[in-house]
Amino acid sequence: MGKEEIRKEIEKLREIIHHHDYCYYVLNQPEVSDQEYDALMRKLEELEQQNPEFIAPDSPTQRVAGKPLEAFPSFTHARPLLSLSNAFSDQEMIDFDNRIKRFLGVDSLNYVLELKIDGLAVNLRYQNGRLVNGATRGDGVTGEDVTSNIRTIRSVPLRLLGKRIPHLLEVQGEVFMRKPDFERLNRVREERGESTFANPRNAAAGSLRQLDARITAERRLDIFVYGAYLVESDYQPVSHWQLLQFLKELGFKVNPHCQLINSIEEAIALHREWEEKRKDLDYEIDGLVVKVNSLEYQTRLGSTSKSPRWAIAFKFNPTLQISKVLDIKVNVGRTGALTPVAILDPVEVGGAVVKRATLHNEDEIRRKDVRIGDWVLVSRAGEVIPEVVRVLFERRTGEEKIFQMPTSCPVCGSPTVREEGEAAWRCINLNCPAQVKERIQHWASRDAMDIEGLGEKLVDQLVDTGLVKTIPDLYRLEKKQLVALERMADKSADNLIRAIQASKERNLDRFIYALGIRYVGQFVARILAENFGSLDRLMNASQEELLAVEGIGPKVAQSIVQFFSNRENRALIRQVLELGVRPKEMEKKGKEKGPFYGKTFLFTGSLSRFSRSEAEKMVEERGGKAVTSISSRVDFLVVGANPGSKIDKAKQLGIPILQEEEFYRMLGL
Ligand code: D41
Repeated sequence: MGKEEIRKEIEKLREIIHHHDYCYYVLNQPEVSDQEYDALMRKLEELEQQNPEFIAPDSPTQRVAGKPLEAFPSFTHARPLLSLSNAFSDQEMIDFDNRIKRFLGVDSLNYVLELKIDGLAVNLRYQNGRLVNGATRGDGVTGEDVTSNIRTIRSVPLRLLGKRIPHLLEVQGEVFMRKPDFERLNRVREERGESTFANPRNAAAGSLRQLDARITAERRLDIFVYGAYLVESDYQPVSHWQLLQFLKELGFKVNPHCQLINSIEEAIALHREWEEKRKDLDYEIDGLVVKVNSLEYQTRLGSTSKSPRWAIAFKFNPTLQISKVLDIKVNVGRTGALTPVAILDPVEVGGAVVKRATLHNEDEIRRKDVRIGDWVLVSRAGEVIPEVVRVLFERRTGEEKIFQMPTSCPVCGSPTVREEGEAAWRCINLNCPAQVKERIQHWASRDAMDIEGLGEKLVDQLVDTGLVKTIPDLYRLEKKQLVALERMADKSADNLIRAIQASKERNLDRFIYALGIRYVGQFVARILAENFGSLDRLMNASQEELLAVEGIGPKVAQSIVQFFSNRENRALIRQVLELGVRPKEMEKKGKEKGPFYGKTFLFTGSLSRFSRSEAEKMVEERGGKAVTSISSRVDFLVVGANPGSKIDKAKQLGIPILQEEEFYRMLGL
């Protein structure tokens, strides 16, 4: 055989083996026996060994290759990988649904429901259809480059399949270990006298972070993918569901239990079902994930710095542990509210060590009758603050001490009060250092004015040394004052001054959020910024004007009016503006920015539920454009019954084709 023929032979073998890998590891439907597969693999290995110039990283022989690494290089993600916000109750899901519908101005929504795989999040990068990188999520910005370990996972395609391969693709998924593999691994480790893994997730993480890829290969990891950025791709799906179908078409393993649903009630019902059925799966899940289906809506909803607003993890009941209340202390928050906190004998709950748990407020302590010295059940779920669920009364000895809320602030000593109808005791001293610290931290936080480097420790230092007493003081700081602080290097001082300067130019919604007005979270802040356009207009808005805004209820409106009628608050705003803070005004939301803004639709065939002109009107009402002839400028072709030749032309031009039902779903119908 000549070299060219050998190259072709090698290529053919690779194609065949990739195909069998896909059938076996992704589809779970092998087409050949293990012997036949092994023979193909041996043949390929032999040819590659004799002709090493043809070895390529995407060859199936290269799943396990190379020497152990010294350490994993770090990998900065092209775009930060967001995390999921959590819900633990039906009500939180209903709130999520209402919030989104209100924001979008629709009465119904389609969601995709996914199982929440309890594994390790990773990002896979494909260039021209080849896997070029695999990295752990890490903190979302930077992870570890674990490419050689990722390659050992048989269900990760080294090459993509199909006819619509994107030039550049980033796929997110969850690497996990199946329960039987986990048990087998632990049995072997125990026999060898090695330490065992606490759960399959830790085992998966430990295996993926093995410097020797041969060890990873033995661990039988698997993957389900749940998201992607089609960075350079001719095909662009319009819904999350289409994206998942596309990922399947490219050869990825998508969890088979994903489903399209039409209401949050369905998600709640399925959550109940899966809470039972999860034990029958051979991998662990810790909840469901609910995602808004329409990508257009996803874009409109956007994200906070941490997580998208269009998705939520609906967690299963949290893990419980027993611990002892060693003491009860009191925290002072931004609004002066005193929060009692149980100091616990440290216990591990759901994979994290818990030392404190919130007791919420005085009434909660009374209702649960928590006393110092009690044995209690502690729950922790995901990122939320651990909580005392109940007291184990049967363990009481009589030595336990009843806790009283303090009558003076534990930080500044001012008297505390509990107003009628309020659950919280408050420190009424607006200049209480604890409150000042919390307000400044909130102002500087990532989702507010985003002053990089100004974290909890530094705020403590600035307030404790008296350099900063109010938010405006931040903008009066000088470098020479900073370098005089302990542990403050010249360069850090420069960086901080620069970060403070940079924060002067934030958008109005961040500024509003940073003010820390009660009931005004990021979402409401954005609604306010978009509807009032300028700070001035918002500050002078009446209760009625506020109530007229979609998404603003009476409680919120009252709180806003109260905030801006307070002289000290107005003085604070005046001062920061005088010091050069210029919140950027935001475009008023108008009709032209509907969900279909910038998109062009074309119809062919007859629709079952609407006339052509009705459908066109609906597109235009949502900010889109409807045209009557096909061209490359068309974004979607909507196909009804008995379509014409437009459909063939659209295929030629690579224009996404929407079935009638998909179109209705985009409309939220
Ligand atoms: O199964 C999962 N663990 C899962 C994780 C999932 N089904 N969907 C997810 N979707 C996202 C967004 C919406 C942010 C793309 C996720 C995660 N994120 C995620 N997992 C770990 C961090 C983020």
